[in-house]
Amino acid sequence: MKGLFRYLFVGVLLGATGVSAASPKCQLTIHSDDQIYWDVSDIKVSNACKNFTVTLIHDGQLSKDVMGHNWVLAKTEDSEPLLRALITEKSNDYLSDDPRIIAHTKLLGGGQVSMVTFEVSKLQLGQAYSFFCSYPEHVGLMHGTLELIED
Ligand SMILES: [Cu+2]
Repeated sequence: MKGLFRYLFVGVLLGATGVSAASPKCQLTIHSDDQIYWDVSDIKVSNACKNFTVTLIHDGQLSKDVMGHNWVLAKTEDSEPLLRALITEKSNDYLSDDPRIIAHTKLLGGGQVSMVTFEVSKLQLGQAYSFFCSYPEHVGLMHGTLELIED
């Protein structure tokens, strides 16, 4: 009986490993620092994911008033007008409840981390999405594209 249990247990472990190896990557960590910089320019989201989580890390030391970073996701065609609107939202950390925002993290200063999870069903195949930092004058170096892909 003991032997059988051990056999079943190993089987479960192997099965679990197989599932995790085949499952899509439904999260991403982005690093930023005291430069106008982050380490991601292109994100692919699998439509096999129910939710997608972005974790933004500010590895620097400067405060959010001096070198703030956030991560904002919108349709590419909405990004420029949206950014122009967000730049006026200084007292709101350059964020708002604008419905063109699909997802966003908080505005971070050095040493801070913010995580956002959004439903992948909000994205459409064939639609171009862009992400950017809405802190003034950061978008030039802190932007990228996001795409929903079929898995
Ligand atoms: Cu920034």
